Amino acid sequence: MPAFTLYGSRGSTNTDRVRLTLAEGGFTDYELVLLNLQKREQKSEENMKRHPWGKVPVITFPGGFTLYESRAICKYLARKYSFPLLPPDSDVEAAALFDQAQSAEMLYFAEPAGRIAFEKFAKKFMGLPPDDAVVSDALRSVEMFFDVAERLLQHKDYMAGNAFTLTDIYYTPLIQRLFACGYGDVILSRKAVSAWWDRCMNRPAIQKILAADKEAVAAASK
Ligand SMILES: N[C@@H](CCC(=O)N[C@@H](CS)C(=O)NCC(=O)O)C(=O)O
Repeated sequence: MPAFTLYGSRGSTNTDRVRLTLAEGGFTDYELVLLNLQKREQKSEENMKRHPWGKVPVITFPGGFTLYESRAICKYLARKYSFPLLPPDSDVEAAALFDQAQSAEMLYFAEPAGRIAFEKFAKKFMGLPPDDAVVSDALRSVEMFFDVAERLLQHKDYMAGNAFTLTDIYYTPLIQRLFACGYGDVILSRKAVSAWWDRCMNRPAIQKILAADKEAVAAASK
């Protein structure tokens, strides 16, 4: 029996955050159950018991322990299985800098980047047109975010310091979505940000997941 089940969905950036964490930790002993968001399977009675807001991802353990919210899941898994993706608890300053980087990612980056992903990507599957005003407002916020990141990354290799951590993983799915929507230039036009992104993308575990996803998309479109 696998250690736990991850309920997610294909193309879900929040699910991919968890998958990337597991890949970086070299952990494969889990079952991935994909829900179809278009069919609203996330709102089924069963999933509403797992996730009170009816979303993915969620993890459930055979003993009943259940957890939702992608970043909480990533952090829990990294702690439980000792993935080297968090500063040691004994280093109080490094742990605080990690929390600071995590908040910056969630509030200053993921919020506007998520709006772009919703308008330009998710709405396509709903047959709805993007709201261009929302996109340009969110894009301005993302640009401003990376202007600051560009300055910060002159002095450190990764978002929470000089070591690769979960925070860098947290960015990955939404930045990939920005590239897919034609906004890769927000990364590529900034030297330090672009070098950081290369460092993240060149990690073997991340490469492996991206290659597998590309293959899955190609197979599904045949
Ligand atoms: N803050 C949550 C966001 C979860 C979320 O919005 N998931 C999306 C998929 S990426 C979802 O389930 N959307 C379907 C819905 O809201 O009905 C997390 O980090 O896990």
